[in-house]
Amino acid sequence: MSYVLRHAPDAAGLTLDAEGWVSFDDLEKVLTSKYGVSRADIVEIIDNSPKKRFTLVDNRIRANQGHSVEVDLALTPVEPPAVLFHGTSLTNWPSIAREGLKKMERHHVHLSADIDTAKIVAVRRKGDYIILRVDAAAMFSEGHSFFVADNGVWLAESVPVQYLSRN
Ligand code: HQG
Repeated sequence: MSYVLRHAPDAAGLTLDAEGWVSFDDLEKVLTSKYGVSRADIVEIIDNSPKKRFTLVDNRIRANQGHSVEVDLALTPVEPPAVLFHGTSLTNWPSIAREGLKKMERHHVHLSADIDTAKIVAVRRKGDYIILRVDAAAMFSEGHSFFVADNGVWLAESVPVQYLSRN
């Protein structure tokens, strides 16, 4: 579902609308024919997967964040908590310390309000990890926008290096 709804709707013969939504019936048809899953299985994933990656409303579904295809999630900028966190590989640190956090292949830099979530993100990568602390209060007061996805992931265009420190 992440692959199709974030990265490759074409691979499933689907087209996302401008805000990333697709008909749930159409997605169900694809998943049922390809993987034999039922509508109930799909609803179970939407409702109970811990990361709450998807939102289903009015028979339309979209990924809450993490896209690489062009979509405008139409999120409203909001004031962030004073501090946000980002977990990453230690090997990325020299580059991040030079150029700050960049969104890379995604539409935003992904941040979390708690260290535990940042750790979960960081340990997806092999090797040692670091947790970075983002001075979100300073960023916000200096005009940077923040968004929060429907699953609580915090999003920013970038995090310039002056707002970063090793936790
Ligand atoms: C790093 C998963 C060098 C950045 C997770 C990260 C998250 C830099 C990687 C969500 C850099 C990008 C997002 C720079 C950033 N130099 N490295 N200047 N700037 N990076 O996957 O935050 O399972 O796009 O630190 O749980 O790891 O998909 O971002 O290591 O919530 O739902 O470049 O993806 O969620 O990697 O993960 P990603 P991320 P899902």
